[in-house]
Amino acid sequence: MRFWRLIGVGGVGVAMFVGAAGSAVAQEEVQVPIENYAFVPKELIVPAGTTVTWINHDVVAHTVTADDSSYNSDLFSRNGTFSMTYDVPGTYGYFCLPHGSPGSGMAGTIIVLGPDEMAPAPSEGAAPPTDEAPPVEEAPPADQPIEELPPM
Ligand SMILES: [Cu+2]
Repeated sequence: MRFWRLIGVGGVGVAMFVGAAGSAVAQEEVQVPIENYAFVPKELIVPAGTTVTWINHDVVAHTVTADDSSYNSDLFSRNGTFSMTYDVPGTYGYFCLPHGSPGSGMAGTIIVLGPDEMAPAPSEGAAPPTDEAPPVEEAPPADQPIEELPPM
């Protein structure tokens, strides 16, 4: 009994730590290198409000062009960059004009998630700890029913 209560307290502590780390992961700038005629990674998931910056590491020029033509970087050469900020959750396909087309060849996808979608929302975190057990290492023996004693 006492053993399990201590385990429960430890679990809450771990869950709180993970939650804090998760919120720190949310970043506002992400870089997508262009290497060997490919966007790396091909599919990127970011929280809304993130600025994505592509950096061309190839010797040839590329573009970052939206599938729906809402934006187009024009050709940018080696070490050139292009940035886009994604404020609205959704899935945004893009491609390189000379080397790809929407969804094929040199193409990529930015998936923008809203705040609700980004939250990991673990079941343990949703339920607040109602048992405020103090971190006692040795519980008073008066609490414990004596179960080990065989009936005389
Ligand atoms: Cu290209």
